Amino acid sequence: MAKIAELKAREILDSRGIPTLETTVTLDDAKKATSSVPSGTSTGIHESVELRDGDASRYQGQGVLKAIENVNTVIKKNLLGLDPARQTDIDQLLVNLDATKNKSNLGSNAILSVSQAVCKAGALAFNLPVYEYLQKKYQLHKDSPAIPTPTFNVINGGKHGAGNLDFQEFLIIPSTRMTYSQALQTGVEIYHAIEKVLINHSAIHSVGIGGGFAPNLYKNADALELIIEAIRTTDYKYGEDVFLGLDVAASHFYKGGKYKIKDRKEPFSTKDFIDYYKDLNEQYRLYSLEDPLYEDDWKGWSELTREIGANTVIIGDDILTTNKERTLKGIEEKSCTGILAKPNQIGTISQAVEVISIAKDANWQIIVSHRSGETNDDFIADFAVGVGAHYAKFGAPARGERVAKYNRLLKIESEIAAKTTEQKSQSRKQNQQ
Ligand code: 2PG
Ligand code: MG
Repeated sequence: MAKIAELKAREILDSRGIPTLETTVTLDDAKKATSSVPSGTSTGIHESVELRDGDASRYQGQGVLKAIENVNTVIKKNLLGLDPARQTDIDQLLVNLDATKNKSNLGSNAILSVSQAVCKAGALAFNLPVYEYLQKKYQLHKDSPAIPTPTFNVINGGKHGAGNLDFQEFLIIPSTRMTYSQALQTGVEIYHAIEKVLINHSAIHSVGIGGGFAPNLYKNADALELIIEAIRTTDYKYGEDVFLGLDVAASHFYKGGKYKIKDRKEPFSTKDFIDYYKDLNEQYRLYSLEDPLYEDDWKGWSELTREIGANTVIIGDDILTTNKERTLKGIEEKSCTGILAKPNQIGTISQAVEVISIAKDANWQIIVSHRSGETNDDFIADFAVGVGAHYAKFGAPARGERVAKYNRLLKIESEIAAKTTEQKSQSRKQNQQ
């Protein structure tokens, strides 16, 4: 088997203009795999920790030269000569080298850049596309690979928007009955319809960090009305062809035990906020609801899931942070019915795979997600297919770093279709013989 002959990280920029790492693994047969890591803006407090230089004279302290140094020295020294296909062992080695609970020593950004590049190198060594390599290695789904249903973030608020909305993401979710390319076309056409509606209302139609529009509106719920108005201008039927979802990212407006949003003058208590969601759900039949409550309010989450979890996917992002212990607790306490899986929250590929496997065993929905700070690396698209995710959340169907992922899924879709056709014709030939 091929061995790791060289490991090199360098500093590049993410889509927000903030430094991140790009790491290249070179194998002893000269094959090279390069991967870069994303970064969050509305990060959960329980995420593993990115190492930033804190040197105010460079990139306002956001440089990643220390993390790069860690890859190019201590991590490199320990990885040279190893078989890249030993992903789980290599990830464990990285965890041991770091020797902290939250990866704050070497940096989760340094560690993930290596873990991802090793994964790509392993796939290269087997001459397999990354999604197929991951599927074969971890066997998280037995059937032939399928493309997850895309969920599109079309309006941005909170920490992602430039407008005045409190909720972070207003999403449209095409019906799971559609093929991936039909779902993508649906998302794109409605995205453009929303732009037209915003222009007709003389509202701001510039975009936020994830590529969704970032208007100023009176209430958060107005954004849902606006999306429905836009859907009605298309041939798609709301509630049949396409549904609505929210990533509230509620921890970011949770203060002093209360939730303050522009829809009501007085802040909401947890109980009031749950009632608010029940009303909202009756009105809009929300398909999914991510981070509706504070990231440590386990009791509130269980109550909300009990109330509306039968028909709405309650997705844990900041509460779970792709962390094994927190996910096990969420399953035990019935806090959610779905997990937003982001490898960079935990810091290695095999740890993220383990968490997804645990969540799958609990019959949760798996949503593999980008971060708000992205690069043009499309690894996460292969990862989503490879682990058999039900849904993918890669932002709006616009902006280069987002469409890189959606376009990669298009390519995987056509590869899978070609393979299926070939298999069918082979078995027909065998039957005829
Ligand atoms: C989220 C993510 C991705 P961020 O909250 O789901 O949209 O945002 O990367 O800023 O944490
Ligand atoms: Mg989120």
